[in-house]
Amino acid sequence: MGTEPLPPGQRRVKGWPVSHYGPVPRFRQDTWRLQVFGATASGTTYAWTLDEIAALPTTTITTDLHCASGTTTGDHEFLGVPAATVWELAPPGPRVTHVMAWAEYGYSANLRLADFASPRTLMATHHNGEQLTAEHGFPLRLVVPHLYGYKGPKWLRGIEYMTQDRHGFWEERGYHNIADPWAGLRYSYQEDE
Ligand SMILES: Nc1nc2c(c(=O)[nH]1)N[C@H]1C(S)=C(S)[C@@H](COP(=O)(O)O)O[C@H]1N2
Ligand SMILES: [Mo]
Repeated sequence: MGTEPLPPGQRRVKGWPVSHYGPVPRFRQDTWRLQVFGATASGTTYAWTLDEIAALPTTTITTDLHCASGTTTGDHEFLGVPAATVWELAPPGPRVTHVMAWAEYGYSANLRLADFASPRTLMATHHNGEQLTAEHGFPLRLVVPHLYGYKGPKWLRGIEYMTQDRHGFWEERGYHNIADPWAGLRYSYQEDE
């Protein structure tokens, strides 16, 4: 169940229990698109079908997942498209500093550019050699291995380029804007420390 060192205040749990807010969305291939919008360099919105995403070069990462509630799960091998590919295919305008990653039902997580474009940040399609299950984010899930789990939307549908920071779903509800588990940046009240 993983042997990596744990960030402060985390405990390991067995397997991969499902944890998220709200219902699991149903995938509809005919209407599903990944949209890139906001402050793109061209001013236009990009939209890709799942087949178009699946045709992009992939990479694999192995990581633990740290939920801000204190549980860590291990032995995750994710395969997917590096998030930085979005950057190349849909170039951001010069003033972009952050992105909002949007999921089905309006779940969102804001990320600094460096966190989104980090070489290990993935838009995952597969886990341990199998397609992602519905509960874990099928068909596409953002994995930001160096941040708490809430920064990685399951059922990813959009990347919004932003010219200033804005809070996402949990960041509006008392969770830390940066979410670095190794620094213990869990709650928003710590932002004033
Ligand atoms: N769309 C969506 N994505 C989400 C969440 C959510 O509520 N909705 N919860 C996040 C949180 S807090 C965690 S810890 C991880 C949990 O992912 P897992 O159930 O695959 O371990 O999903 C993240 N992605
Ligand atoms: Mo979480």
